[in-house]
Amino acid sequence: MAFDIDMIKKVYGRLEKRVEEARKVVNKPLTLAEKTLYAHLHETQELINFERGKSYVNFAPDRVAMQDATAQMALLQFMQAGKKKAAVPSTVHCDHLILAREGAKEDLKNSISTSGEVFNFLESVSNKYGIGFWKPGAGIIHQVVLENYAFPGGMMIGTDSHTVNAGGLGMIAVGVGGADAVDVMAGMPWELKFPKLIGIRLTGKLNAWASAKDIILKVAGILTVKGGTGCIVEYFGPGAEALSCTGKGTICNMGAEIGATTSTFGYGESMERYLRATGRSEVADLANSVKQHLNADPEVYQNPEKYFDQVIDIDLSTLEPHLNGPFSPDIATPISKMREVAEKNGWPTKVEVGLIGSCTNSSYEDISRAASLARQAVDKKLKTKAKFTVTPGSELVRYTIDRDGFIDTFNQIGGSVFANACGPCIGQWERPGADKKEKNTIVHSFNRNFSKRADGNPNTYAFVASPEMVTALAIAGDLSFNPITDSLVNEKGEKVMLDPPSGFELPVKGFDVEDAGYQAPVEDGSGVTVKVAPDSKRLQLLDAFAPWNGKNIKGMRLLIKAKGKCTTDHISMAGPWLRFRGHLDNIANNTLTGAVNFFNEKTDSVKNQLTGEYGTVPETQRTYKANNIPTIVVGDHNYGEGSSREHAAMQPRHLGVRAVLVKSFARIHETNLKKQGMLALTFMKEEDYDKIKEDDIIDMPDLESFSPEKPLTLLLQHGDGSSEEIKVAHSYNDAQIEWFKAGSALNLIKLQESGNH
Ligand code: MIC
Ligand code: SF4
Repeated sequence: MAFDIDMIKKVYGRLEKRVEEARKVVNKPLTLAEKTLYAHLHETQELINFERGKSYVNFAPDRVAMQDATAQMALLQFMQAGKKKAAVPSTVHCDHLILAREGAKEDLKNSISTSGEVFNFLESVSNKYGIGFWKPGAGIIHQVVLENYAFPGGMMIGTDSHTVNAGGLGMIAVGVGGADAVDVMAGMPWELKFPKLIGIRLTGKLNAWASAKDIILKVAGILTVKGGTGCIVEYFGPGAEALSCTGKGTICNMGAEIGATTSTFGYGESMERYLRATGRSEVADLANSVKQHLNADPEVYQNPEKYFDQVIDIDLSTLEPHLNGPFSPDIATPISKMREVAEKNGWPTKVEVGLIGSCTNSSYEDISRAASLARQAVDKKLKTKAKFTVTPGSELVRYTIDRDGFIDTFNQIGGSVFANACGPCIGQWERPGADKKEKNTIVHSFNRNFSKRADGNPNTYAFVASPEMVTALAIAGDLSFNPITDSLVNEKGEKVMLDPPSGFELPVKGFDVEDAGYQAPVEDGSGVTVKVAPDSKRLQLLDAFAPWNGKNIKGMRLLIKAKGKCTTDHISMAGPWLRFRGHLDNIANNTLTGAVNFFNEKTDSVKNQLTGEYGTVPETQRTYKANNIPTIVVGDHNYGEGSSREHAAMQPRHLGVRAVLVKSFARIHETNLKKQGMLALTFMKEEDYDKIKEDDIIDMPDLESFSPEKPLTLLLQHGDGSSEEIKVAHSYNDAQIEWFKAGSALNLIKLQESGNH
C-alpha cells in the first residue's frame, strides 16, 4: 500500500488545470520542471510569469523528509512554532548517527545505545506531531523516500542536500535547512528563487562498463561544484528514457555536488516499473492517467535551446567510466587516463578500501552488478587486493540482496556489510589506523569526497566511482586498473580479464522484507510529552536569537578570512561532532575549525584582536562574545557548499558572529544564514576580498537603511590607521529583511502565531 495516496490524488487531480493556467501565463511550451513548479504555487502566491533566477516564489511542497542529524534542530525549532501537527505528510529517518565499525548487527546495537537519547527524542517528537518515524537500521533517508514516498510530478523538501535523489522518480525534491522544513510543516509557504533551467540531452546507449553514475560524474566534471547553482537540471532524450529509475536517482542524487537546486526526469516506463515493484501500482496507475503533464511539452525536447538557459549534450555511447577526486567531486578523470593523471599528480594508486552502497548507489541493480564482478573474482580465482565494504541503502534492499545470495558473494571476496545507514559516508567510519594519518587511497560509490569526510584522515585520497568500478578496482587493488583493457593475474599465475558487469534492474522474485522499520505516529499526539533533560550533552532546547536593535553595526572584528574551499564540513564538521547536532552550544565548539586562515594558512588558528594572540576559532569567538564585540567571517567562492546542515549558520549566530561576507555562496547555506537572522553578504568586486586585513575593525554605516537590491557599505579601518570603504551586495527581499529584523525567521513565525504581528 502506498503512503498518503489521498494527497497524491489531490496533486494529480488539480495538475491539468494548473499546468494549463501556467501555460497561458508563461505563453510558451513548458519544461517538466516548470510544470511541477507552477503546479505547486502556494495559495498566497499570485500566478505570474516568473523571472528565472530572479523572482522569489512561494511554493507549497507536498511533503517533508528529515534525517536524524538535521531533524533534531529542525524539530527543536518546530516545537517552538506552536503548532499541533505537521501540516503536510512528514517523516524522520534515523540513518546518520549510525557508526560503521565491525558490521551491521553490532554497529546498530552500539549506535542505538550511544545515541538512544536522540532516537527517543526524535521518536517522541514524531509521535507528537503526526510525523512518520523510520527507526535506526531502516535505511538511508533518500533510498527510503524513493522506495516509499517519491511520486512523479510531486514536490518535496528535505533537510539534507541529497533530498534531490527523489528526482529519479520525477519529483522536484529540494534540500533545505531545518528552518525551511519548519515553514512547510507549519503550513506556511516555502520560498525559493525561481530556478534557471539546464537541459541535459542524453543520446546513444551506455556501453558495458559505464553506468548512470558515470553520467553524473561526467556532468560534475563539466559543470564543476558550482555550475548548477540556482538551477534545476532536467534530463531528457533517448538515453535518459532508457535508464532505470534508480539509475536516474543516482544522477539526481549527485546533482547536489554541482550545486543544483535539484534535478529531474520525465515520467516513463522505468519509473512505472519501479513504482509497481515497490508496491505502488496505485500510484503508477494514477501517474499514467496524467502522463502528459509529467513530461515537458514535446516542443521543448525538440528545440531545447529555446526553452532551457543552458543545454548540455552527452553521447552515452562514448562515455567512459570515470573516477572523480580526490578531495572534490568534480575532478573527473576517465578511467583510461587515470594512470597518467595519478602519476602526474602524485596520487597514491594502491587502493586500500573499496566501499559500495550509500544513498547514492545501493539499488538492487547496483548491488547485483557489483556482485557479478565479485562472483567472477571467485570463479576466476582472483584474490581481492583491497578491503571491501557494502552499505545497503535500506532494509528492503538488504533483505532482498541477502535472499538472492549477493551478500554471500561479497563475503566470499572478504567483503563486510555495514548497517543500512550513512556510516562511512559521513565520517562515522571508525576505520582502523585512520589516526596515523597516512597517505592512502580509497574508492567509493558515495557522492562526496571532501577532505576527512569518510574516515577523518586528511591524507585519505577518496575517489568517487560507480559500484561496478569500485568493485573492479578493489579486486585489482589499483586505481589505474582499466578493466576494459587490462588483465589481472590470478592465484594460479594465469592472466585473466573481468567480463563487463551484468545485473538486474529489479529483483526477478520481487522485493521482500520482514520489518522495513517504519513506525506510524499515534492518531492524536496531544498527550505525548517530549522530554529533554536539562543536563543533556546531546540535546538542548533552543533560546530565541535576539532581534536586531535597529542600529548600524560598529566595531566588528574579523573572526577569520577563510582561504579557498570552505564547505559546510569546514564550518561544522560531521564525524565525531554529529553527536552534538541537537545541542547548539556544544556543537558550536567546532565552528569553522576546518577553515584555512588566509593569513597564516593554518586551520583553527586565528588572531584574537583583543590579546594579539592566536587561538582556536571557537575560543577566540567566545572571547569576543563575552566582550560583546560583533564579528564578521570572510570567505571565498561557493562558501558553504555541501551539506544542508543549518548548524553551519546557527553556530556562528549563537557565538555572536553578525555577518558573513564572501565572493559567492552555495544556495542552501545562504538561505540558512538568512533564516537564522545573519547578514549574508557578497563582495561587489571580488578583488575587495584582498582588502580585508587581519586586524581590521569594520563598521556597517548604512545598515539602518537595509533594503532589497540596495548595496550596503563596509568601512574598513586597517591596523595601520588607514581606512577604506567597500560596497557589498545581498539578495534579501522584503520578507527576508523581516527575518533579519526579528532575529530569525522562526522568531517571526512565533510572533505571527501569538498574534503580535
Ligand atoms: C551529507 O551528505 O553531507 C549529509 C550528512 O547528509 C548532509 C546533512 C547533514 O549534515 O546532516 C547533507 O548532505 O545535507
Ligand atoms: Fe548519508 Fe552520505 Fe547520503 Fe548524506 S550522502 S545522506 S551522509 S549516505
